[in-house]
Amino acid sequence: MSLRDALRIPARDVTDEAVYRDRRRIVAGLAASGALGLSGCAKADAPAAPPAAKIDPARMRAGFTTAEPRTTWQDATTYNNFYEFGTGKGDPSKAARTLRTRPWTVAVGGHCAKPGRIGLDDLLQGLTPQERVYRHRCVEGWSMVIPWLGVPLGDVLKRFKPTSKAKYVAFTTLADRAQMPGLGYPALDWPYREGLRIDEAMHPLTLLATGLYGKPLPQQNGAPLRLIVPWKYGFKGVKSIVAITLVEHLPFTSWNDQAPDEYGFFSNVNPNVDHPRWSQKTERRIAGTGSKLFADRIPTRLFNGYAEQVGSMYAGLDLRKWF
Ligand SMILES: Nc1nc2c(c(=O)[nH]1)N[C@H]1C(S)=C(S)[C@@H](COP(=O)(O)O)O[C@H]1N2
Ligand SMILES: [Mo]
Repeated sequence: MSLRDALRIPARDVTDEAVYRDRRRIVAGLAASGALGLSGCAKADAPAAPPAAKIDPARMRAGFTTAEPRTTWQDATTYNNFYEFGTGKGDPSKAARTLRTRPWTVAVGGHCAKPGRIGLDDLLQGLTPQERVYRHRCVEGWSMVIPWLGVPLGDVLKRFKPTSKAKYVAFTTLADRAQMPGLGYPALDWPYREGLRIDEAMHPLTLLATGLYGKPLPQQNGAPLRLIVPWKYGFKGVKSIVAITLVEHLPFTSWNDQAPDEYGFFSNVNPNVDHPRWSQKTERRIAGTGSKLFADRIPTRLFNGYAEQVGSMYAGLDLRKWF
């Protein structure tokens, strides 16, 4: 049985943890039996960006907000994915109370002229948080509309003066067992890591979020600092960031490493590229917890509806191969 076949387990609902755990077991079993030719072979870098296209500023700004109904604070803060605090949707809002978000330092390094470990206030000094109302689409098939507060990641990165060798940006979440009970389980190869190509990182839509609904970010949403990339699946939005590293080669990214056939490096929202175990054509907009957790399914849009703002970064890219 190939890894791909092993991972293709029928899922009643894609968020089902049992399915996920099963998959871990099967993969572990295969690894033990030597069936997986998993070696430490280096991954090829993702295709470089085509020359930057000029996007009309008014059209760019049109992506900064949406008139769609907002997900309630209650739903956005009690239906979460933050595996460091458990794999159930309701776990993080309870368990993440142990996360201390002050003082907080971020190590910025790699290919830049001014690396350093810097306190959160200094990192954001002089940058005014902006409100961005973005669609938020999880690869599992649910979505929300969230008013984030944050600063463009590009404005922060510029301060460290990236060099021409900085082709990607790598992000790392805190991994402290004393504060994060979920780290006791090998759900992922901790710490949680994610990455972007440099042009994606510098894109005006890409946000370092510090707040939600005009309030500081709750712990379960990734306080005090998390990434938001609205045209990508939610798992790219790494939470509680402690390191940002400018790197030359494709960085390790947690979900892509865990199941490369299921979670691409780019992971741009795309209704035409199904997940191996479920369709991505539609999504459930979260609306009301409890008995009425999900509203009707709505169509999923290419680049989560931000094609006009981000599409040119992927011109010429085979979106099936480089999903
Ligand atoms: N460190 C860390 N970051 C993470 C996750 C996680 O488990 N750990 N889950 C990701 C996933 S799958 C999604 S959909 C979003 C969920 O963000 P939210 O809970 O604020 O909606 O966070 C992403 N960032
Ligand atoms: Mo997700």
